[in-house]
Amino acid sequence: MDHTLLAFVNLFLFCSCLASPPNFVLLFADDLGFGDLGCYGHPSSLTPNLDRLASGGLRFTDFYCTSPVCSPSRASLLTGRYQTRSGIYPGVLYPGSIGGLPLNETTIAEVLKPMGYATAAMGKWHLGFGANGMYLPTNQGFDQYLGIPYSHDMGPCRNLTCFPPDVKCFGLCDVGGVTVPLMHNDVIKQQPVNFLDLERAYSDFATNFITVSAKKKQPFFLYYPSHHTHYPQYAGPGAAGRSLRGPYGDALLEFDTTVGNLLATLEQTGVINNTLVFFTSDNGPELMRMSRGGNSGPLKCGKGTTYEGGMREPAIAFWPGTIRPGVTHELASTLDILPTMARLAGAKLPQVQLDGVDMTEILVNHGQGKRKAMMFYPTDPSEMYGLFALRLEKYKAHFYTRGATHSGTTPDKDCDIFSVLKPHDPPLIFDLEADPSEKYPLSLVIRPDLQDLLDRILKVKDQFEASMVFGESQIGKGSDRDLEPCCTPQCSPKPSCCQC
Ligand code: CSN
Ligand code: MG
Repeated sequence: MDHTLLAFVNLFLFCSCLASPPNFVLLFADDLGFGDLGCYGHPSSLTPNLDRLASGGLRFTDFYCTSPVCSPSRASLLTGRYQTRSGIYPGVLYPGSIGGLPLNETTIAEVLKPMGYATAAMGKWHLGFGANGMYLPTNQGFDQYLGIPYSHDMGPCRNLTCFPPDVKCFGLCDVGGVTVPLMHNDVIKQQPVNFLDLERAYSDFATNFITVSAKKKQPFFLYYPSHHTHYPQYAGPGAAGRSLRGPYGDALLEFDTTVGNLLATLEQTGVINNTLVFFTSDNGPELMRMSRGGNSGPLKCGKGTTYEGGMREPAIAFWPGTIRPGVTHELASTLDILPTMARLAGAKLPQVQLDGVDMTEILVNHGQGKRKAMMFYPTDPSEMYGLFALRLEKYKAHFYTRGATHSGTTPDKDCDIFSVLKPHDPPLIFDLEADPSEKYPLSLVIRPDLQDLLDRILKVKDQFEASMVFGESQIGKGSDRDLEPCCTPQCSPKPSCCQC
């Protein structure tokens, strides 16, 4: 039998042999870069549990998110579609944002529900709150939610102490708005949230969700987008001051500890061999925070930019007995998680234009992926400019480059905000296998043979852009202070009276 046919038969046998649909645990870090984990080479990070996932699972070297900022990246993760389709642009959602992820978009949770899955989200949502909490996870396919509905710097920094214990966290947060709430489903449980107890609340919530589902023999999907590692970094008493890396390292250690608790619960409930745990991050490191931002390792720039440091992320797939340990250099993306989970669960794909492709073959056979290209939109995508960059196979072409405030403070001048929008025609082309740091653009003058490559890149770009229908901008709808979450909605004066 030829090799492709054999792989196909293997995959078919594998999927039809799954005793019961697998469980899914999806871990999503915030502003964590390619170089931040121990297993990706960081010398002083303490990430024993994530490293354990990597050594027992499949570690990706060429895995991409879809946006160098938060909300759009999350929209793509949960829908398998570029954020331009769902309208989660430009920038990110705020506490009083009128819009959110449109309710007619189909999330991974909604894909899995018809297959009988129990679904829960805990952590940072950041896909909208809206009037009466209409955009919260419980309206997007999640049975339960515990967490903060947006970034934790989007409110005055209260209850946020760092190490040593009573020192206020470094830096400023947004003042003038409501303090940061903790939501349970669509009800405010605490405002302001107590960050230092949060990890225990998450671990308890997850343990309960997994234990109850396992007992009922119900397949489950747990989505844990963590706030940790986003500015301002915090850590509870178990992790504060315990890493070698300062506040960023402490925050990462606390997240890693929760990952350890989750793994222990999966083991104790006997479901670990029937659970796919997938880890990745929303965008690159916020370099403007200097040593308190993350680290993009060998990659250029970070958050806010379409250089590799903004968009290429660590990613790990762990499933004992099903995914053999190893490293893959296949091209893959957060977009591919929805189609992969749908395939593994035997669920139907939503009847919309998807940008994700099934990566089961990469996971279970260490085989070839179906993804040949990856598109890079800036934080403010527009039909006028279109793609800023495109990766085809090992090559990346930049049509526009621009620095970002989020990536300021590095010695590389291309990264900061003073590097204004620059068009490139012909595009800047890098061979990312020979030059992952995007230092040495290939020259068409020296290498006329690259004209063929350029033609192919332009063809893929044109085809993709012809298929792209921009959804109505949700973030462009603006904000209304009255929509900010308040646990005592009728109180005055706002926002200071919103306290429970
Ligand atoms: S993000 O971080 O939400 O993780 O992308 O906390 O782009 O203007 C980004 N922004 C506040 C943030 C503002 C954030 C922005
Ligand atoms: Mg983020």
